[in-house]
Amino acid sequence: MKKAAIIMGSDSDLPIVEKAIAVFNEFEIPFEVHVFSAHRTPEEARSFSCSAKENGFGVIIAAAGMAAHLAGAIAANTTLPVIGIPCKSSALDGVDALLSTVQMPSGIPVATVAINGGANAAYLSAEILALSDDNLAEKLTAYRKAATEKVLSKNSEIENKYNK
Ligand code: RP5
Repeated sequence: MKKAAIIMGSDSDLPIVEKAIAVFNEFEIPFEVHVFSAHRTPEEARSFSCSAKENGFGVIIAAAGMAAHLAGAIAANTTLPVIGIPCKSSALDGVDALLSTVQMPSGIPVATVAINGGANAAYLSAEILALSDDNLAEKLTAYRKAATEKVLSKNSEIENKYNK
C-alpha cells in the first residue's frame, strides 16, 4: 500500500492531526508526519512535495491555521491528491484557514474538509488509497456497515423510549 503523509504548519496543529493519526492506526495505513510551514520553512515544504510521489506516498494531508497556504503550496508541487484541514487557531475561529485552503485556482485542487476535520481527512485518504488496495477497501466497507448498525441501534433505543 502507498503511504499517507500528514504535514502540519506548526506543532500547535498536532491535536487536530492526532485525529487523523488515530484513523490511520485503526486501518493500519502506513504514514509519516512532518511539520513544514508554507511561510516559515517553505523550502522544506517544497522539497517534500516535489519528491512525495517517488518516495511512495499516495496522498498528502496538510493541516494549517490562520493564513493557511500550506495545502495549496503542497498541491502546487505535486499531482498527488492533497487534502487540506483548516485549523481553528486564530481570532477568526478557523474561517480564515477554511477560505485560504478551499479557494484554490482551477487546475490545482485541494480537497478541503471541515474546520478541525482531522478524522475526515484520514477517512478520505483511506478511500483514495483503497482504490488500489482491496484489503483496505474491504476494511472501509466493514467500517461503514458497523457505523450504520450503530446508528440503527441508537434509533431503536430512542424510538422505544419515546414512541408509545
Ligand atoms: C499556521 O499558523 C499554523 O498551521 C498554525 O495553525 C498557526 C499558528 O502557528 P503557531 O504560531 O502556533 O506556530 O501557520
